[in-house]
Amino acid sequence: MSSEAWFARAQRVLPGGVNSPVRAFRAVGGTPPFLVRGEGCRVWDEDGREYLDFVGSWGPMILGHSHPAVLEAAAAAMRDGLSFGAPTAREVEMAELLIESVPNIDMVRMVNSGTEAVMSAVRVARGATGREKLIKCSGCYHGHSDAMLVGAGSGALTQGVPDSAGVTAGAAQDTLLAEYNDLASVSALFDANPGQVAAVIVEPVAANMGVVLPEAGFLEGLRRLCDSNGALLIFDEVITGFRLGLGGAQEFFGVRADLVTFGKIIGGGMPVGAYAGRRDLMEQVAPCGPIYQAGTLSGNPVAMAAGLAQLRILRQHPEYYAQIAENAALMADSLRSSAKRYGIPMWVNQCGALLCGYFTGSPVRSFAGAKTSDLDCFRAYFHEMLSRGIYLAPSQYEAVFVSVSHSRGEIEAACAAADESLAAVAAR
Ligand code: HOZ
Repeated sequence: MSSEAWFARAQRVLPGGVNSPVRAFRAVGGTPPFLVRGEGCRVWDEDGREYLDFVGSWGPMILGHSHPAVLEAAAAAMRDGLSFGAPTAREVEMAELLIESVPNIDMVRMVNSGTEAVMSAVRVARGATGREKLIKCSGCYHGHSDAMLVGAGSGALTQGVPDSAGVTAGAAQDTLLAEYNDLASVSALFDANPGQVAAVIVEPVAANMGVVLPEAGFLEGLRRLCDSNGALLIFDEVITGFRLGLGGAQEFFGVRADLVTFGKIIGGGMPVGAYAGRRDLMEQVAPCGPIYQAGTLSGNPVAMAAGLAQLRILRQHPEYYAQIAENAALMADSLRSSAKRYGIPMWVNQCGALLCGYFTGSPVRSFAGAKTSDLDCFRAYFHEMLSRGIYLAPSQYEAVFVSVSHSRGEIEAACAAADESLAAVAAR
């Protein structure tokens, strides 16, 4: 059956034909390819088409699809049983590996998704400080728990519903909105809510409004403001964790967080999340302390096995990080020169293996900047790329993910496709 036929069938039984909104292609129009298989940096759809994949399951496939060691580890774990809801050795090994790799964390709690990780870390921050309010930035995305769907990025932004229906005023009232890269906006919220802010949560590199890098001093300023106001700093490293480097954004930018959240990348593609932090904070989590959080599938043996295999390979090959950052920089430079060649206003941001080209002549250093992108141009560009076999996220407000499995040749092929696509966009 073709992708089109599957999509028609899917729309009768799944809202929008999907289980997560962005992939429904509403922002770009058309039919999403229904994928059947992935290997390395390539994926194949129901129609037999092959694509160079720059989504990588939205980040976790940093080694590429179907990495033999990851598959074998998951298969071996599976043969021993899928779930026990009881302690297993791999959970301990995973926690130890995270603690060895990431600065400033002493203890870890595994969960099943980034959404759960953030929801739980926020609860820890509130429980530990005895305060209720939380500062987040417009356009940052921290999963879909009620309190986080306030000025949210990613699919919520793409769909134009950054504040979701169904979130009660009560649930949203304690989420205060600041602007990314604008310390004055954060400081003003602290001043207006003295002694009430439990934490500031931030994506250290904002990667759900496209990709926006922290300006010099922004993350350090957040640290300072949190310290002077008795609040905790939470780094949401669902995207940056093990992608900017083994130590994530704390190591990359040299800024300490009190709590860190991780997502899919630590599961090697399996559904996983985790939150971690200092011992004095984490020991307040049940059963050690009064902050309750639980889950039968948390620390699932198959997910732990796949994640451990992926993270161990990354730890054995720290040079991979330079390779993927170089390849992403090459793509960013190539996009800039192609856009210039065809007279298309474009601003490209890149950080490590993440990049995003915005169809705008102005610098993109904020959420407001990200929103200046010409979405019609993005749509046209997206489909030109797809027709050339390049699979990008179907939204302007997502990142391009470069993986270890993209060879220089494949990066160059993607750059050539981008050049042709931009020429076609200019000729419209
Ligand atoms: N909202 C996520 C991207 N930032 C996941 C999208 C998806 O899986 O479709």
